[in-house]
Amino acid sequence: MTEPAPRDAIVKPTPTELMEDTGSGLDFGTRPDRMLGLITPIDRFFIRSHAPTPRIEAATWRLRIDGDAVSRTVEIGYDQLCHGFEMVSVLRTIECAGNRRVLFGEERGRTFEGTQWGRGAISTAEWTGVRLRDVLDRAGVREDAVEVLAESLDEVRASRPLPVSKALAEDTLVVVAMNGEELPPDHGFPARLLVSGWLGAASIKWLGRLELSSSHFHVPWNTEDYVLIDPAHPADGPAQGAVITALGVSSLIELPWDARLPVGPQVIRGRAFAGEQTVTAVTYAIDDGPWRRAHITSVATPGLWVRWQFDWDDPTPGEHVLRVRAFDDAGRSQSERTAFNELGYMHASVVAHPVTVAAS
Ligand SMILES: Nc1nc2c(c(=O)[nH]1)N[C@H]1C(S)=C(S)[C@@H](COP(=O)(O)O)O[C@H]1N2
Ligand SMILES: [Mo]
Repeated sequence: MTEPAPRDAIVKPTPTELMEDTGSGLDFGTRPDRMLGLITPIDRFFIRSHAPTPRIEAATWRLRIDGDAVSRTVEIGYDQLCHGFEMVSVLRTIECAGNRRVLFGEERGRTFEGTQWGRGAISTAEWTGVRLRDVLDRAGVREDAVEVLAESLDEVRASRPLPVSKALAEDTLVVVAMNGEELPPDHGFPARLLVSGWLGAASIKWLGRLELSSSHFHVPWNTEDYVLIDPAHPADGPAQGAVITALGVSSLIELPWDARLPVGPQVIRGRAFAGEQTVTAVTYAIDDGPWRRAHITSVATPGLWVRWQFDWDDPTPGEHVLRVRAFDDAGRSQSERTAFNELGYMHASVVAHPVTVAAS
């Protein structure tokens, strides 16, 4: 963003009690210490928008499906989308590939350009909508289809392609409702994509068009942005680096950074996420103490964060650090350091969370 975002760029209130302001005027994280249930309430669900929220009328909105790999071009209206298809609901976490960019910068002793995210560019909702494959079926997916480009109706016409295999997955949805409510304007009304386990940028908001193609798409979001650019690795065709798809393993503690805790036994809670994989274990260490297992307190499934907790029985007054390391069923875990990339994406390191214990 070169110009400041207009005052009414975002529709919902973004109070500092609930959300972290990244300073762009468009991007607000969920405060980790204000995450309550498994689902993130809409009033604090993070927002990442490259342009102001467009005000779209459902009555005139159309979703167009076309391209050289469809049998026929079709347009679907809002009522048809909501009433002409089977509706499904799934719990899924959306995380921005740039989440924890500030922490990544601290780890590297530099500042990465881009949205200055702390830990809040991750949230979970119950998403209700229509399977993308059912929508694409109306146009007829030809055998030679390779990719689907999802295109937005916002000012920047944001778009990103999905390989057909991911587009046809059971849990790739055209979403019309979030946590049981009509999709809010900032989160993509009338309809958005939900691409489970992938970087948030795949889940295009304010969907207007789906283009099915027999060849690959090259757009800004898979050539310049949302790619891992590292001088040690050459560009991959038109892309300046490796295109980001599924996300890595991460965790957060549901405390402010830095945290202040009273003396006496504490229950420390948090979340862990592994993209398309399933979180299998969460471990923690207090100061230089041994690594122990935290209890996972929610059902672990692909594409959804888990909740975990541990008892800190005897926090002594003074300064401490808490560390958390999550593991998944693909054998991945958080590392000490994250491989460098120019744009500061995919931070996956174990972080030292500062906590001060003091008599209140
Ligand atoms: N049209 C459009 N879709 C978009 C974006 C955008 O700026 N415009 N941002 C993407 C990015 S980078 C993320 S992380 C998610 C954030 O979704 P949310 O704002 O509902 O949390 O939306 C994605 N979809
Ligand atoms: Mo993002």
